[in-house]
Amino acid sequence: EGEPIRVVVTGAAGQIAYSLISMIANGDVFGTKQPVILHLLDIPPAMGVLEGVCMEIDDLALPLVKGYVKTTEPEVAFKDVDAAFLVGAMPRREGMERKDLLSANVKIFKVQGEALNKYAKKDVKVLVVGNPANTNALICSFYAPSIPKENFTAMTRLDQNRAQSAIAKRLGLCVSNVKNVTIWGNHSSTQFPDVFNASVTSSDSSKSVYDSINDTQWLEGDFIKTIQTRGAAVIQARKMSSAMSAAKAAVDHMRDWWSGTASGSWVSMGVISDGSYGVPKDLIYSLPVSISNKQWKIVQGLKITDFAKNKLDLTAKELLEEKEEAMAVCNA
Ligand code: NAX
Repeated sequence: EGEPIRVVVTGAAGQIAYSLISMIANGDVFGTKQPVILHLLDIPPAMGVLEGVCMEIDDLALPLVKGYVKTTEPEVAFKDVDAAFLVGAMPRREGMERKDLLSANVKIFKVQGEALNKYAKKDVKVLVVGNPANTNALICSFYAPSIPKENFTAMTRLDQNRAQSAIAKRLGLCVSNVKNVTIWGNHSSTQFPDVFNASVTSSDSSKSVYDSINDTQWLEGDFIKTIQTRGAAVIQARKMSSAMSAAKAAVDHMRDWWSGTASGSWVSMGVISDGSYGVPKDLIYSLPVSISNKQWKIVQGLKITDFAKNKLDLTAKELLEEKEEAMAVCNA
């Protein structure tokens, strides 16, 4: 057994964290040989609930957990952390405008960025789940200039998993037979779930998703719409937002970042854009990445049709607007 790593989860008393913490503690993210010390951050009104979560962490009786820290203070939460799951955010309340939500969250992620900058390890891997995830990640990175920009990512893995599962279901196959689905852009209804470069594989063959499904109208219509609005559909049915699947997606994202992707395959992450695929630079934009040695690299050379190009531009435009609004809040 090695030295324990320190892993912070914010919004630790919330519903995503409730599933996520047990998976981290179980070794699903950092491996079954890697001990962890959990840093759990939430706000004062949530401390009673968080106390209950800590009781359950004790009761999980998992050998990898070498301790936990329960706190309301960012400087304690982010001290010496190796990995950060930034789940906590201001939820959208009735009557709240998108702008109000953005400005409340910009303030939270500014504070957390500053704390990461001061207290975290310089090679900390940051995954932002709290919405608006892409822009929150950008703000966080902006206020943590001593940490490389590459270390700040936003979660679009849930969208990827949803798309992969929908394709598999349509074909009556297992999700593991569907490879290289890409989510482009913002984690919002402007995201572009793209299966143009995705394939369906079995033990002896590999075929494109387009050829296998052979229904362009569905692929470029209902399929895209369903993935873009899946979050709202879950809320409608469950009366609460996706939590179990969101936690699993956060696990998938961080595990692949930590351990790498298989050769020839890629995953989607919101990462700092560098101009690839004509995406404006310096946005946190979901792109196809391959990972080795804990470093992601944008997969180059994927085919972008005119249909796709339009969608890439549309979601970039939304992110540019969010960035502008966020910067205005920061500079106010
Ligand atoms: P909950 O409302 O259940 O939990 C959020 C927790 O964050 C609460 O305990 C709250 O007290 C805490 N919190 C609020 N402000 C905080 C602060 N400044 N510091 C630390 N903790 C703070 O929400 P939950 O369902 O867990 O969702 C969390 C976030 O994930 C939301 O912003 C949600 O929109 C976002 N999601 C993002 C997804 C993605 O794919 N990127 C998908 C799922 C989810 O909707």
